[in-house]
Amino acid sequence: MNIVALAGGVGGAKLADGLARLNPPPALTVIVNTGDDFNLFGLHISPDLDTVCYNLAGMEQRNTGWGRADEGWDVYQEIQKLGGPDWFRLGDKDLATHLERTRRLGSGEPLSKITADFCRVWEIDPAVLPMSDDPVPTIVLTDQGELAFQDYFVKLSCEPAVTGFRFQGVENSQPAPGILQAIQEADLIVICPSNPWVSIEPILAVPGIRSALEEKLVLAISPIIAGEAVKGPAAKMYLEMGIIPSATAVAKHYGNLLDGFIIDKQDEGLMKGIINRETHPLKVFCADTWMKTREDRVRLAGEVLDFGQQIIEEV
Ligand code: FO1
Repeated sequence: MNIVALAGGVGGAKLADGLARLNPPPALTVIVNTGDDFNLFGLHISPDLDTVCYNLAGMEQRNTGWGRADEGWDVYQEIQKLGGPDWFRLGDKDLATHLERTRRLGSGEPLSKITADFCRVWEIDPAVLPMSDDPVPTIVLTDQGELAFQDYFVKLSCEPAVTGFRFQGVENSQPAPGILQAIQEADLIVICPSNPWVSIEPILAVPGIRSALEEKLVLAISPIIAGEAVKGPAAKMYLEMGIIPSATAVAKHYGNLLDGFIIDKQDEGLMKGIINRETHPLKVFCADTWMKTREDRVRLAGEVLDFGQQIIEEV
């Protein structure tokens, strides 16, 4: 099966890894949010791209989900001693990625080409594509004013109350090369259990991507389980935007884009309400969606593909 997955941070990276580890693996393209990208020490940092790549390469830091395993912190500690910015922790191995990416961007190469070359070195089989080669930084609108994404997320620990989001320059951005073709050729689109507001919306906002997806069979996995986000501020964002966080709210969020939706077993009681929503009918499947181990990733990925296959056969 030919799969395109849309992914943001840790949840997306885990499911993408599960899909890639299936036996046999599907032909997989992962489209990754770059709204979180920012500049620190003059370095171009692409947290979601790196999180997806490190997970696919099996070299992610297991307890955080981002950054590298067996990481060294010499540079970080020296920066701390010098009184430099230490709110965003960059490990020594991770720094090599940012240094080389920044050098190549500076000589005019696009992010998508650099990412493809890094993936070859890291022996990553799926195609990993940034949503765009154009910068589209996410700006978080909050009760403390407009904040750059990582200032909101890491520096301020997601504490400001959110009132909205802006994807700066998105109207003039283009999908990275290969994205529209991958979508066209896909049998199934999988929206990973990533934050709908700040991981998936930026991808959908790139002109041409949403309309290409509308032609395809799309299924999503809810990142909200029993009213809480597995990781990160998604549930808090829903509340602050006046919406009760739930799998139902996520299904509503994606609206008519969805043909299928996977919710956690804990939310089985929501199933009927989601199936019978007022917009077009939605097929719903219940699974254990909390990916604690590597085996969980592969098991859930298998269930996603089986459910996808079922939807394909029913259409
Ligand atoms: N998240 C944090 O909460 N604190 C950090 O110090 C931090 C450093 C970091 C370094 C590299 C990287 O690729 C990601 C990093 N993240 C850190 C995660 C990241 O900022 C967010 O999880 C994503 O942007 C949201 O998906």
